[in-house]
Amino acid sequence: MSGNITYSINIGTADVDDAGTDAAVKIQLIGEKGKSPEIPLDKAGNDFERKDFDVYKVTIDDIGDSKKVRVFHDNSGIAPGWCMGSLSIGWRSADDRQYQNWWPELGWAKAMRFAQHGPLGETTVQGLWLASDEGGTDKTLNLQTTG
Ligand SMILES: [Ca+2]
Ligand SMILES: [Ca+2]
Repeated sequence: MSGNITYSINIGTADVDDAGTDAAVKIQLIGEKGKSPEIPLDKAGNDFERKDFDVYKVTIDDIGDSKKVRVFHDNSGIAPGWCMGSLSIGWRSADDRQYQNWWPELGWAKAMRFAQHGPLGETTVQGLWLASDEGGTDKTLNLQTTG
């Protein structure tokens, strides 16, 4: 019997211009024993705004240790491009009751910084763009526990 596991999905949005999104964001966890459904990440209030840290609790069938995470959105809303600044996935495994916390390497993303009177220029931030002009709105990332 596999049972259900509750995952904590912890997502930061980067602190640069246009980082936020109002698109419908979904996540899919890919584990050693299977895949989760595509899970909408939506809670009360405005999700995924610049500099926000959003936490979602999702309960799904046990898929074993999570190996990959797919994050994607529907590109809806104004300026839907989203710069995800951090992502971690925590859960308590069904068998050993140990708490695990895994995350993907997001790398560095190009971004613009703006001052009150105009652009300051291009910069790089830790994160990953999910944007149609930055390699797409659907990305699958390998999860790891260290590094
Ligand atoms: Ca945006
Ligand atoms: Ca939003």
